[in-house]
Amino acid sequence: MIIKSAEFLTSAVKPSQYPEEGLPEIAFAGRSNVGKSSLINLLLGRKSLAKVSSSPGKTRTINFFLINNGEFRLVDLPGYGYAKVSKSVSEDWGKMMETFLTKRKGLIKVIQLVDARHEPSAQDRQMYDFLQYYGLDGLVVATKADKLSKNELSRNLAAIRKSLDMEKDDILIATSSLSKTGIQELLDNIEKILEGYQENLEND
Ligand SMILES: Nc1nc2c(ncn2[C@@H]2O[C@H](COP(=O)(O)OP(=O)(O)OP(=O)(O)O)[C@@H](O)[C@H]2O)c(=O)[nH]1
Ligand SMILES: [Mg+2]
Repeated sequence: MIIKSAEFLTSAVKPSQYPEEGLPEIAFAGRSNVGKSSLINLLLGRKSLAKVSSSPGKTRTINFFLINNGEFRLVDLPGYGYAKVSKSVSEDWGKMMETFLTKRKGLIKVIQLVDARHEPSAQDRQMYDFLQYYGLDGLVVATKADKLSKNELSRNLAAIRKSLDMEKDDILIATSSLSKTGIQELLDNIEKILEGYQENLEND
């Protein structure tokens, strides 16, 4: 997969603000601060198209990016598990996410990000179960691999697979936005997802 162009489309908190349906969309979900926005910037080869911050909770809206002049969209989702938000903000977050994840017709895959250093949290597992239920699962990224030795990383990858109860064919990719590990592999998998979607369209 080659990213020839990428542009920010819009930020949304409710469906009336989403871009029109009609293109396949691949979204990035995961705990706040896990590295969703950083990874999107790296994939797109753009330093700060998606806003990044060292303080958790940077992304508060659903952000849509148009790739290759309308080939597909990438979607940066706000993170969960950010402790400092009030109950009402976290309820709004839940509704906003659930609406997008369950109602969006163009959404064909959600890439779930977990921190390579830690066991997935209860919320990580909950999110993955949710994605499984809606058939959006199957591609997980373990971020911040640069912070681990090779041995630690392979041990943790096995633990992540087990903890999320991933199937044998499900894909787990270790990435680093610093050393750019795993980026090509992730792009290749995004290409496969889009090809699978196109084939389904043609067979319908
Ligand atoms: N060492 C290291 N740091 C990273 C990596 N990816 C992201 N970070 C850092 O982690 C912090 C959070 O990154 P973001 O990309 O903003 O995380 P996010 O998941 O979008 O966070 P929210 O928008 O709050 O949901 C920033 O300080 C990044 O520089 C990585 O691969 N390695
Ligand atoms: Mg973000």
